Amino acid sequence: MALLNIIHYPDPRLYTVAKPVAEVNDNIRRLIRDMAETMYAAPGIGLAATQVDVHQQIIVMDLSEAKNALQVFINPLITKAEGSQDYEEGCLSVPGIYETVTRPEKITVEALDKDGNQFKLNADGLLAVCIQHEMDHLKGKVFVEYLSKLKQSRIKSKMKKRMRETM
Ligand code: QAP
Ligand code: CO
Repeated sequence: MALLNIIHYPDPRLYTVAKPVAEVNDNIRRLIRDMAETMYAAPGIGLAATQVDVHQQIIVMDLSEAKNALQVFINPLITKAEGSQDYEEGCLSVPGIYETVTRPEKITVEALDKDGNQFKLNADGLLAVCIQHEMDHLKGKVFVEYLSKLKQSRIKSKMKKRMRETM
């Protein structure tokens, strides 16, 4: 097992669009284990491969209190979305920043699990928010891009300043 390096906004590598996984093999499963370990260590509730500079469509997530319910989404696709909800989001790539984002409230997602089997899931609430947030990463999008240009530039400055101070 290994901890992976999480890249921080506004690193341009976060804008890379991930490619579908062609085959769910042992290399992919090793990456999933490392991503999960990295997410739990952070600690976080969701991590997309993009955030560890791997540009393949893989997401890990665990919304459980006990941190024993890992969910894996490979090549996820939203096939249905309805309603609208506001949620205060954070991101391991934008530490210390929490902002409200409006997204569809209920979604249906189809994906492959860690064994390469296809599944379909209806999600709402935090689960729906988290899936959409992580799927945005795979498309090269960070949640701060939903905010005003003014807020985005303030967050960028804050992150760059912090980067200078911790070097
Ligand atoms: C995405 O985010 C998410 O700022 C997952 O200092 C978050 O795991 C989706 C974290 C909220 C929906 C709602 C953030 C850890 C973790 C920080 C995370 C921080 C330390 C964020
Ligand atoms: Co994120």
